[in-house]
Amino acid sequence: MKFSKHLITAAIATVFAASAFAQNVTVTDAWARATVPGQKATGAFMKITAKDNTKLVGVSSPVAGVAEIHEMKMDKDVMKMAALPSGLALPAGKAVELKPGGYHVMLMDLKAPLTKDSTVPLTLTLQDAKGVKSTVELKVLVGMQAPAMPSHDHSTHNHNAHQHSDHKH
Ligand SMILES: [Cu+2]
Repeated sequence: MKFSKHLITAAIATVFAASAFAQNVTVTDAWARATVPGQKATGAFMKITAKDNTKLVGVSSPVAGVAEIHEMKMDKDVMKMAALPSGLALPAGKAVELKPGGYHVMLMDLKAPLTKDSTVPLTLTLQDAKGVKSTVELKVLVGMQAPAMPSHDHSTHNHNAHQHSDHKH
């Protein structure tokens, strides 16, 4: 049965090639922090897993005049954040987590408040090891904290909206 298995593999490979680079990157648990009127900046967070060595080199969103990839770190007891000048490395097969207090997508110069339970479009620009760029389009849920959903469940329109707010920090 070796022959037919090869045929199947070839067929799948063709499908993947047709749908491009986005297949090589998986984004889960994406969310952006809701804002109040007058607030001009917020953060967006997610887990990104790349199949091959990749870099996140840019972000953009129609809701923000400026979007950057930021890093937060302690500098002599002071929490500071700064844009990553050469992007965020996504090593092959390793989930890279963007979360409050760490790496995050910074959305600045917001054009309108981000209201809870709405979604905002976010475009990630990725660069592979050969320098080829591609983009991934996301719809990011707006909330006050990470969505308490199992990260593997993409099926999802639960009729009873779960609100697990009993997180232990
Ligand atoms: Cu920031």
